[in-house]
Amino acid sequence: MLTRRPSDILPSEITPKSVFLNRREFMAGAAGSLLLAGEAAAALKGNPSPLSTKDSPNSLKEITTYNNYYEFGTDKSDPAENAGALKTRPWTIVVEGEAGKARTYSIDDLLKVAALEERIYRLRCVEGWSMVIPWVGIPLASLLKQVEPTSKAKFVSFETLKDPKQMPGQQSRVLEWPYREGLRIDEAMHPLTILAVGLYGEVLPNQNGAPVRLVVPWKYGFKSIKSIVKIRLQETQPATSWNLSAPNEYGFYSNVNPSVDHPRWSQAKERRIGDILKRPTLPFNGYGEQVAGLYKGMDLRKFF
Ligand SMILES: Nc1nc2c(c(=O)[nH]1)N[C@H]1C(S)=C(S)[C@@H](COP(=O)(O)O)O[C@H]1N2
Ligand SMILES: [Mo]
Repeated sequence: MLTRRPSDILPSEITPKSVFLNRREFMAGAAGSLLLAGEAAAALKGNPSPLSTKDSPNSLKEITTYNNYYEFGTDKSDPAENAGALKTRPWTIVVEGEAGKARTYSIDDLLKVAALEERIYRLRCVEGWSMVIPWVGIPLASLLKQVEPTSKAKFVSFETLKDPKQMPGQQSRVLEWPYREGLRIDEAMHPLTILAVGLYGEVLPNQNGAPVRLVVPWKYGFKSIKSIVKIRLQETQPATSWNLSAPNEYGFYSNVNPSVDHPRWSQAKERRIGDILKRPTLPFNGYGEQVAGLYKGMDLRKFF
């Protein structure tokens, strides 16, 4: 029999949403600013975005129990079991580097950068599965514009929290820590790229990268870095965790591409979690119309 520890059960499963948010905000209040429950609830309800896919979303249970988050273990079930204890408030994100107005944001500051939007996106993992997730977030471009990138800002690098006490997976050398990712500036500024702070209209569950994670829907899932503490505008292409660990398997671009195989398996098909049969994988994960232009003239076999 499968039993769940209390920390595995989402507060939203046992408590009405308003009470759940009230308690979350009350606990946050003990450490920082106290928000009214009503304000917090409204803050996470995103306006529906025209950029959403029409595919029907996976269930909250699927989205929160089948995860990749190596800081909390390498099995798909590990993050749901182990990430609950991560302290996500107070939390700050440094936005620095080639920026006229570099600054540090608290999560509450971040929620004020732009109106929240609900974006239903397909997420394609390099291991051959996919999910459809109703994120709540803000366009990354809104945040970057606020810090005023200089003309030298050609790339953006991202870092996850490094705290082996709270993130036991970091005590193993399975990856170089902290988890690192990067985008070219035009990819980072693209309207499809978001910083997610919630899903299904609620606070982001820890296993999905609370309190804030990147979502880049035309790239393999590992680009969508969780629990971000640092964003850096820079002139040179950043090092990324998966590229450092296996450069022949994971390139910098990592665009979903059914015609470029991973060295150990084909990327032509994927299994949507919950389905039995596989479906063909689409170039750029189905977002080609919006993003193919970013890569015009590039050999995507070389820049994989
Ligand atoms: N910090 C961090 N971010 C991460 C990962 C990770 O191990 N650590 N895994 C990545 C991978 S491989 C995938 S497929 C997605 C999974 O996101 P999800 O669990 O919310 O579906 O998170 C990405 N972000
Ligand atoms: Mo992944």
